[in-house]
Amino acid sequence: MGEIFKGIAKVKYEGAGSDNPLGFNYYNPEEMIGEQTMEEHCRFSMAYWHTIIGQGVDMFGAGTALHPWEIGTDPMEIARVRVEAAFEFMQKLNIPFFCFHDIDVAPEGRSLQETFDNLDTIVALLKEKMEETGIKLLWGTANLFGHPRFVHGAATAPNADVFAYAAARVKKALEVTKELGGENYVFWGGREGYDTLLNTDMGLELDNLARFLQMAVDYAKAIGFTGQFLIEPKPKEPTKHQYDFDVATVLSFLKRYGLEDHFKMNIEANHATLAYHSFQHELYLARVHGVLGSVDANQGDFLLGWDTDQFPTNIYATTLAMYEVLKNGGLAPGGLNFDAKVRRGSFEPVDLFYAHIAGIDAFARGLKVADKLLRDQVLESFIKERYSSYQQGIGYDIVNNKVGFKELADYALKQEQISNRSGRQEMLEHILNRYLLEG
Ligand code: XLS
Ligand code: NI
Ligand code: NI
Repeated sequence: MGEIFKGIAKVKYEGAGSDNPLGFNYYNPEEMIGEQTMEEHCRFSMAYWHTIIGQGVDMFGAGTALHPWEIGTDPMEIARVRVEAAFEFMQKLNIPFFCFHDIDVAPEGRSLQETFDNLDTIVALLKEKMEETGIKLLWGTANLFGHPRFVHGAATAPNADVFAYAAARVKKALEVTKELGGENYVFWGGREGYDTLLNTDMGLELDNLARFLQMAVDYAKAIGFTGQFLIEPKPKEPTKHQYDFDVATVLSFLKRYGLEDHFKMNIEANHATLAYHSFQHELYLARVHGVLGSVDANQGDFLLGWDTDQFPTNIYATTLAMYEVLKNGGLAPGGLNFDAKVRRGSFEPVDLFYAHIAGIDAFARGLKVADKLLRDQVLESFIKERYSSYQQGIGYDIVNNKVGFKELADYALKQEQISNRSGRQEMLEHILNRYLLEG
């Protein structure tokens, strides 16, 4: 097959002054930001399921997306052409990584064995394309939520046959991820949760989820897969209550089952806001616990209550996200994966380009602003000063564990008046705006 995205040339960095919507205004992959290039900081990735497969279906209507690569009726032939489309797309946008679920790339067969055989065929093709282009696999995963067999979940299903089947699929997905040199492997708990407690044994389901993850850890070790394991928290959807609710919930789950050394987190912006947290909150919490592994870059809509998976264009959010990434010392081996889809009304192939350019530029600009904020120590020095009472006197004794309630009560009884200082929220928001607007 020849060129698929006809008439679209390689997208280049054109600078802030360019008015070409098919050029980057801010993403200049070679530009140094601190010690690393923008490309190294951002590690952008394309999500196979949204960009190559997604049809623009919603609850009320059929797919609208025009996909010139979806031709014929043979599912394996379609899968092969999708590989062509994916790599042409990534090359034209200079996206260095991709992510996929097993069944995104190859169709399910009539039997589990046929599903595996299909996957092997397409994986060989992916491998060839990766070698040819230098594009790498950020992470692989298994789709354990789409097929009706997963109606009640996978590792948390009430049916042991489903647990076994899911294990087989993850086993294979791990092998395939290793084969392609994947740098991470993601567990998003598709339907691992419940809709009603009237029919649910939550204790057993949580134990089983932990058993399943432990088996994955063991199997990765057995086959020598050294990529990072990531759990992707989400509070709801498709189930009413997902077990991997948010970073805090996942942390306590991992600790309870002794799994904390094996998993980091893949933080998705829209999942954070569904849990009533900001994107930055989830990144920050993961960072201070040493488990900030990777990011699913997207955004939700505050007027809609679901995972709308929109392309991230809110520079305020991308700046504060990159601020956390920089403070984390980067994301590698994780990256910024566009788990995002164009709106149903944006159905032309070129819209996929506009969308990725918008997201890439929003993060590139965010990176530059975040780097400047950090270099100027704008927030850092304010925060340091705000907590300075812990650097001497009684505060020093508290943080160095030199005092208990008795000593503190003795101290407090001697104090005549406590004087607090303003938190200066509005002043800081104004300063942040100045950095955002001036760059
Ligand atoms: C769904 C999730 C999913 C994961 C991969 O809400 O974001 O796309 O990233 O299974
Ligand atoms: Ni995601
Ligand atoms: Ni999502």
